[in-house]
Amino acid sequence: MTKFPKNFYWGGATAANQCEGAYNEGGKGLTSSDVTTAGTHTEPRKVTYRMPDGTAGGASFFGGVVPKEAKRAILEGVYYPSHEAIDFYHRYKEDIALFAEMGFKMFRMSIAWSRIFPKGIEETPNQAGLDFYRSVFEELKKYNIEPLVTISHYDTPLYLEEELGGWNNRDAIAYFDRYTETIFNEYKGLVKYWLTFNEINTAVMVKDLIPNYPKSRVAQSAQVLHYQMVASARAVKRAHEINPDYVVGCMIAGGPSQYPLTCDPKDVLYTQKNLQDNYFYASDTMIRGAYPYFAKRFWDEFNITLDITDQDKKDLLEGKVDMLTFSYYSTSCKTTHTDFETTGGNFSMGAKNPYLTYSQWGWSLDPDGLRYCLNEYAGRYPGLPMMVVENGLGAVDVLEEDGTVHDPYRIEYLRAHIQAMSEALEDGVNLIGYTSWGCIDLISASTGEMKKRYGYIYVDKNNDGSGTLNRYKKDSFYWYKKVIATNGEDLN
Ligand code: BGP
Repeated sequence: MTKFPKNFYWGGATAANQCEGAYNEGGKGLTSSDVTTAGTHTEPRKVTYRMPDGTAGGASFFGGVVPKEAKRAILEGVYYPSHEAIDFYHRYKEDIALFAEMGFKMFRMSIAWSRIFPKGIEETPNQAGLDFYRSVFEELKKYNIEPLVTISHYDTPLYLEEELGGWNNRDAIAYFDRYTETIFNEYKGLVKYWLTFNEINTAVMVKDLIPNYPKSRVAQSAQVLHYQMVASARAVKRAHEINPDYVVGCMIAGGPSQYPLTCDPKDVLYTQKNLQDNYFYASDTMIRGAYPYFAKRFWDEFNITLDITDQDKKDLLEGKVDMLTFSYYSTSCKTTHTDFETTGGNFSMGAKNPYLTYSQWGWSLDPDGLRYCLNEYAGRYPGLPMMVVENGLGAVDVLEEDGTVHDPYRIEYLRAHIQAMSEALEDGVNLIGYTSWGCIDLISASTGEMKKRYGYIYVDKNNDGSGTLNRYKKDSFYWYKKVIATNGEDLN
């Protein structure tokens, strides 16, 4: 078996809105997660709102529309998972000590923009927010754990979205400029690795992920993505000006993780086009600094006329990222045929692959797909360093009377994916890190559940918000500790 590189970054990943809680402490402003209820994999989460006459409502998190005259709002008596989440805000020292015990070299986390600029538009940052992340970074430094910081992980301040249209408005770029300038200056010496937008390509990928997504909304999504990519490029430039040692990456949801369902050439072409529009459209632009050749056809097809200036083009070109990172959970199949079985619950995960097995949430288990993605990316972007910054198995765990949690299914999943990375390294890819998702149990992004657990650390909290919040080490905790200690050589 191939040796992982000597300084390989083993670790785990989280996001502020899924783990911090303390949604209204320390001067934090609201974000859209704070007005999003819990759901299940068949019952969508709801975004709650109030109409001008005071009546309340909820729109599906998956493509639902909040009426124009409504304001998104917290409703009394409704449970919002982000409000307490797993209370990382108050327990980060205990959690980081556990990460250190496992031997983490890297911890991926995000900064909640609304802790630094509560409405997103203030002239000066919120000191309590800056202090909180400083303490977290200092705690990580104590254990020599390198932070990998996502600047925007599904977490735009609600005020900015409600009052100014969020990323539908070009002005968001300037507000993001101020936010990134602040944190790049503030955390010099504490942070080296940054990711701009989590899973940035989902802005356009939703057209295929959400069943019956209206074609007419794709133009707006492409515009959002454009503003975000420009904001990201400007952040890359600024980061390098502030500290030439900063390494800034893009973060793409998945990758070439789709196969044609059949060998019908029509399925092959259909899959290729899907990969271009949903993945490479974003990664090519951020890595190569300009929209790829196939963008024009995508724009024509969806009647997209982008608001794009010469300055935007200059920024994209000058703000190319230093590395590619992506999330990888599963693969799906694409077909032009109509007689196929679907999968994915709330999500439309395409056609079911007869050669794979599926998780309880309808996600395929496909470690070979990870090796495939890494190779495809390596071929497309030769030499560019890569990290797999999300990967894992969402599963139901049982906390035993004696405080143990036996999760062989998780170990099996992770082992197979680490083996796949090792094969990819042998193939020659430049992979420098792996932060598995939800290293400590946290709120599921797609369903708002607690019971969809990814962690090495069990958090005693239930779907309805009850529980002690105590932390317990799962069997996978000890297993991952050994994996890291042997630099990936002992996977048993
Ligand atoms: C990614 C998100 C994460 C995370 C993960 C797992 O799309 O970047 O925030 O939650 O998916 O998804 P889920 O929580 O829905 O199981």
